[in-house]
This record gives sequence, C-alpha cells and structure tokens, in this order.
Amino acid sequence: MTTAHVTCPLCEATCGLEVTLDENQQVTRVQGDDQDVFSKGYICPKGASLGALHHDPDRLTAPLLKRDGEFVEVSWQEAYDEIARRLPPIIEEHGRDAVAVYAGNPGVHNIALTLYGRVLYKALGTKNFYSATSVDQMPKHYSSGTMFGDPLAIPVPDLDRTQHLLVLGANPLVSNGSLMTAPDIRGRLRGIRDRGGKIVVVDPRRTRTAAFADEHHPIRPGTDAFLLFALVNVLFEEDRVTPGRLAEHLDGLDDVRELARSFTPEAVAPRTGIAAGEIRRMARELADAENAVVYGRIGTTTQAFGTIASWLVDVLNVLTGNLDEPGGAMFPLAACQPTGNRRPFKVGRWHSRVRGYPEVVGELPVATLADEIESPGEGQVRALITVSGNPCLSTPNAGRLTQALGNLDFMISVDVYLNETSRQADVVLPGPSPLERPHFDLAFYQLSVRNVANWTPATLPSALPQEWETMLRLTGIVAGQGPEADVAALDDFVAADVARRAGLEVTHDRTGPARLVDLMLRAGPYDVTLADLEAAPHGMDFGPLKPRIPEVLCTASGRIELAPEPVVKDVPRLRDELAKPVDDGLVLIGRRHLSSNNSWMHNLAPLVRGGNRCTVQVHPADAARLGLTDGGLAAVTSRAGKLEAPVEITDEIRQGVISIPHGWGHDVDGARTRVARANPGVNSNLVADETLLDVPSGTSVLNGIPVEVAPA
Ligand SMILES: Nc1nc2c(c(=O)[nH]1)N[C@H]1C(S)=C(S)[C@@H](COP(=O)(O)OP(=O)(O)OC[C@H]3O[C@@H](n4cnc5c(=O)[nH]c(N)nc54)[C@H](O)[C@@H]3O)O[C@H]1N2
Ligand SMILES: Nc1nc2c(c(=O)[nH]1)N[C@H]1C(S)=C(S)[C@@H](COP(=O)(O)OP(=O)(O)OC[C@H]3O[C@@H](n4cnc5c(=O)[nH]c(N)nc54)[C@H](O)[C@@H]3O)O[C@H]1N2
Ligand code: SF4
Ligand SMILES: [Mo]
Repeated sequence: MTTAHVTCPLCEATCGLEVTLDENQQVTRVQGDDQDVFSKGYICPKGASLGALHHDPDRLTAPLLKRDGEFVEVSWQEAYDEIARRLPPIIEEHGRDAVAVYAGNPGVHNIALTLYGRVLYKALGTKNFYSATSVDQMPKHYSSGTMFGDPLAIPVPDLDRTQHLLVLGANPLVSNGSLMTAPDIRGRLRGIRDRGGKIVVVDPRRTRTAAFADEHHPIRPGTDAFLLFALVNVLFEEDRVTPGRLAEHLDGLDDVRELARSFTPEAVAPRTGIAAGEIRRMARELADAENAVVYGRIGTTTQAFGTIASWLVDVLNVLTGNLDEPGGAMFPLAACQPTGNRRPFKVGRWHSRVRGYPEVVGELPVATLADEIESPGEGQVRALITVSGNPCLSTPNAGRLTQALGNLDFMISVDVYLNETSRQADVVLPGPSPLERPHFDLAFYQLSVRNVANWTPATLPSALPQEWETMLRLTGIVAGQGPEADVAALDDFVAADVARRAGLEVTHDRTGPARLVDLMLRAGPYDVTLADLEAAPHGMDFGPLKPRIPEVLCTASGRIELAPEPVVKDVPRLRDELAKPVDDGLVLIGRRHLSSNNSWMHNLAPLVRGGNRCTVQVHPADAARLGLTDGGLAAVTSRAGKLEAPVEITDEIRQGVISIPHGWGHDVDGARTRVARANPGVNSNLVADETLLDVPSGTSVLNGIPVEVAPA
C-alpha cells in the first residue's frame, strides 16, 4: 500500500488530496489531505472520484482513427501519419485560417496543455481560435484589460478577511469557487459570519449559497448591470464615494458619476425586480462596512451585459475603497508569473469573417464557429482541432454546431473520452489520467485568495504519452517538420524561449512542464525553485494577499481606468434597454450540481447516483399558468431549438425564470461513455441562442435566454 499527495485538478479550488493505492496500483481511497497548507483536508465528491476516473474502462487508452465511419485503435505513428497526410494540405491550399481550434476548460487545469497548447496554437497561426472562455469569463478579462491594462489581472475577494461579501451570479457552495481559488468555501463563508460579517447573494435561484447567506435578492436574469449601476448611483448621490489611497491612481471618476446618473434605484427596480429601497440599503451597507467586496461570477458574465456588469463590480470595489485592500478585492501574487512583455490591452486586432466579431485576447466567440464552418468562401474553416473541449454540449445552438462539424474536411480531438464532440473527429489522441501526469495550478494560483503553490509529481507511470509531447508532435506537423519531428529539440526551443523572457539561462536537468515551471518559479517573486516545491508535498504558503497597486497596473496611463472607453461605448446599449418596456417573458438560466463537472464527468457511477438531475426547474405559479406538472415532460423552445425534459416544480427559482443544467445530453450514437449514456439528460445548449452575445466581449448569453415552455 502506498499513499500519494496530489492536488486535485478537477476544479479551481486546488484541494490537496491523499490517494491510497494497493500493491496492484489500484486506487483504494481518496481523501482530503489534512496537512495541505491551503485546503486543510477539504474534499468534494468529484475529488473523491479521482480513482473512479483513473480506472474508468471507457477512458481512452490508444489513439483512434476513423476508417469507413468506424473508429479503430491505431498506433501513435499511424495517428500522426494520418494527420501529416491530411492536415498540411488543407493549410497549403486554403491558408492557416482554414484550421480552427477549440480549447476547452480542462486544458486550464492541465499544465501540459496550458504550457504547450499555446506552442501549437502559435505555430498554427490561425485567426480561428476559439475556447470555452467565450462561454465563460471573457467579460472579466475585458473589464480587467481595459481598467487595469492586463486581462489576467483579475482581483479576487479577500475571503478570509472580508466583513461584507456581495455575491452576484455565483454559487460557490456548489461550484467550489471560480475566479476565486478558495478550497472549503463553506468554512470560509462561515468565517465571515463568525467575524460578525455579512453575506448578500443576488441570484434568480435560491441556491445553496443564497440559502446560506444573510440576504438573498432573486434578481431578474440579465439585469445585474442595472442593479450595479444603481448602487454606483446611490454612492455618488449620497456622497459615499471613498476611493482612499486609490484616488491618486484613478482616471475617470467623474465620467462614472455621469454615466450612472440615469440609473437610479427607481429606474432600475422594475427591471431587476429589486425594490429601490432595498438597492439603497445594499449600497449603504456596502459603503459602511469596515471592509467589503463585490464578487460577480458566471451569472454576471454569460449574459447580455456581461462586460458592463464585470466592470461595475470592480468600479464598486474602487468607489468603496475596497480594491487592493485587505478584506476587499485583491490581486494575488502567484509564485509563477506569466513571462514576457506586458503590453496594454488591445482588442479587435482581427475580426471574424462571417459576422465581423472582434478578436478579444486572441480569440473569437465560439458562438460563431458554426458560421465559419458553414459559410463558403475564402477563409472558410475546413478543419478543426479540439483540445480538451466538448463544444457539442457546451456551446450555444449545439445542434447547429454538431451538424456543422459534419461538413469539415478533417477533425482532430485531443481528448480522454470518445464523447459527443470527439466522436465526430477523424483522429482522437488521448492523454494520461490525472494520476499519471504532474500537476501545477499555473492559472488558479493567479486567482487564489492566499498566495500558495503546490507541485504534484505523477503518481503513476503513464502508458500514454504526456500531452505536452502530443502538443509538440502536432506542432511539428503544422510547422512542416512532418510526423517525425524531434520532440526533445522542440522542447528545448520552448524552454529557451521561456528562459529568455524570464531573463534566465535555460536549464537542462528537466524536460517538459517541470522545466518551464522551474524557470518561472526562479523568475518569480518568492525565491523558490521546483526542488523546493518537490520537498513540500503539502504545498507552500506565501501568506495572505498584499496590495499591488500601482505595480500591477499596465494601462497606457499607468493608472486605473475607471471609465475605459471600450466599455463606456457599450453603455448606450444598456440605456436603450432601460428605455424599452419591461419584458417579463420566460427566460432560461443554467445550474450547476456538486457532482457534475460541466459535461465530462457523468461517466463515473458515483457522480450520477440519485436520479436524473437534468430537470427543468419551474416556479409553482408559472407551472400552474403553463399547465406543467411535477415530473411531467416540458417542451422548451427558443429561436435556436427545442428540447424536452422533466419538470421539477420548486419555489427555489424565481417566477418568470426556468433553469436547466448544462453538460447533459449523452444519448448520442458513436460515443463511448456507457455510464453517461445510461444517465443521459438533455443538452440545454440546444436552446441556447448563438446570436445573443455580450457585445464587447463576444461572450454567449447562457443565462437569460428567452424561451417558451409548454407541456410536452
Ligand atoms: N448553457 C450553459 N453552457 C455552458 C455553461 C453554462 O453555465 N451554461 N458553462 C460554460 C463554461 S463556464 C465552461 S468552462 C464550458 C466548458 O466547456 P468545454 O470545455 O467545451 O467542456 P467540458 O465539459 O469542460 O469538456 C471538456 C472535455 O475535455 C476532456 N478532458 C478532460 N480531461 C482532459 C485531459 O486531461 N486532457 C484532454 N485532452 N481532455 C480532457 C473531456 O473528456 C471533455 O471532452 O461550458 C460552458 N457552457
Ligand atoms: N460542481 C461543479 N463545479 C464547477 C463546475 C461544474 O460544472 N460543477 N464548473 C466549473 C466552471 S467551468 C465554472 S466557470 C465555475 C462557475 O462557477 P459559478 O459562477 O459559481 O457557477 P454557477 O453555479 O453556475 O453559478 C452561477 C449562478 O448565477 C445565477 N444566475 C444565472 N443568471 C443570473 C443573472 O442574470 N444574474 C445573477 N446575479 N445571477 C444569475 C445562477 O442561478 C447560478 O446560481 O464552476 C466551476 N465549478
Ligand atoms: S473542490 Fe474542486 S479541487 Fe477540491 S476536491 Fe472538489 S473538485 Fe477537487
Ligand atoms: Mo467555466
């Protein structure tokens, strides 16, 4: 029997886990690591199923090649030969933009894909780069990019010291926190209470977090920008604007005052469904708290005014003097800093061909990927590489995208399962299980409520190549080196580049992600190397967050742009919306469950126990009006499509709103996920409308989709 201490790679919380293996290398137990410096023993059901994931007989163990419509297992050589035969001619004939990439969420939790995926994408040089970011947090990158000059400078709630937490559109007791790395959310929220602080939740559903909070405001979906503007309005009207130390680092304070003028609590109350008096009280409590933080997450980003809402969250943090202050919203200082020049944020360096959407942080909205595949002409997308993504379940008008993928000349999926998306590929390249690869949360330590770092070596050897090698093999092919590219040489080249940017000599004692992480640690702020982290299997704690303004700012002015022009340009759209008659038609929002992980962990029996969770939640009054019965089937229709799912009548959900979780719909032919197929649910993104976007960021509206509902 052996035990290993690993960081769980399944969500943003970065929990330390203790994995027990028997002499046959079977995982017999997974529990929280009590000694982990950050998570201190916390674990959730997903982390506990790491063994089930590792041993899942459906997980791919060899490359797959489609021959006459059927997948056959092939050697890696055969797989690369096929790719080398089919991909370069598409680039030669139709140009680089003819190959699109879709990079999914688990790639951000996977050090190999994070560090070497970008090598492949750069070599490919396509404008058609898409990722899960445009169905997630892009508005936050946009607001940080324009306000602070750096799309990655995202302030996080200083959860362990705050006295007042205002949460909008997040359910961290279920999601375990997002853009806020904080294991054991419940313990930390309880800490706020125990200190005499207050938690206020704004959410159309009475979620676990809302139920736990001191106060819950069931807002009408898509109207957070109105509410936030009204809070800003009250602060100015009541002379409660106190930016404190930040005053000397600010531009645009008066512009914000002007912009907020028309958004009075009385004007926005009928939109938001929150009474004007309540809005005033919320603003006063925010201003009066000893310290406070406003935190918005996916309910505020995947909606029609996601960028404005994301911006106003941090405007409020500035106006109340809580940005960059203990107990407020602070900028983490990770042990590994991104290397390279920090240049002021710029968008629209290119535009999508069919609908003309601007590029944002190097990508185009995934909502327009189907357009780019379907519309003939120069620049048409003819090939697609998906890397740890399942867009056929996770992106809007999934039905149309699924069809469109059928038109491609060639498709590669780098994925661990044959699922709703990868079944459409010509070649599937699998990667090792989380226990067979090293792990380091490069992305999430940048978002962590304490400055910590933890390196996890691979627990078990892998029969499959590490995914950084796969990325480099593909890089070799698109760079014209053919299927036999020298991976070690390419890796040396990548490391030399990282070293150069970090101002260091390249090292030769390690390869792959370990070497890159070591270089980044050496260049980082804490005087540690990878060897130090290897000697600390429970992680290293560098302490609570510290103020970082002005050093963190990267705007052209060197100041915080409180009223950045690209965001301000979108305010008239919000004002127009305010002038329209109030629309109280039914809208759809999503929902997460503790035992789901977007679309891809439903093949693990322990996580799908307990009946069908993929229900349509409806308020009792709406159910009565629409003739829906609990357990009966509802037909949900939108401009984009139609689905049917069982009704769950509950007063948890606000009137006028229905909720369906995403990531289900596993009853498709050709996938190899037997457990998921037996617990299929429906694909909620069949009704998500790909034409509805947050305009500046190109992020899809996945919350607040107009729908009609009737008994099926
Ligand atoms: N309606 C609606 N839609 C949504 C959302 C919503 O709230 N509502 N949420 C959105 C959000 S926030 C996100 S992040 C996206 C997620 O969207 P995606 O990233 O497209 O989807 P995932 O479900 O995370 O699927 C990831 C894929 O990665 C594979 N995978 C897992 N681990 C590995 C690995 O180690 N290596 C490789 N190569 N592959 C791996 C899985 O098998 C799966 O195919 O969904 C979005 N879609
Ligand atoms: N268990 C579990 N954990 C996860 C995931 C998972 O699938 N399962 N996915 C991971 C990923 S990729 C991400 S990005 C994070 C997301 O992390 P969170 O943002 O915390 O996730 P959600 O639970 O989707 O919370 C969004 C909340 O917004 C509410 N909402 C919907 N529309 C609106 C609106 O218009 N206004 C307001 N104010 N609220 C609204 C919803 O009711 C919901 O409660 O979770 C991560 N963690
Ligand atoms: S909360 Fe996230 S990191 Fe922690 S055990 Fe669960 S899935 Fe893993
Ligand atoms: Mo996400």
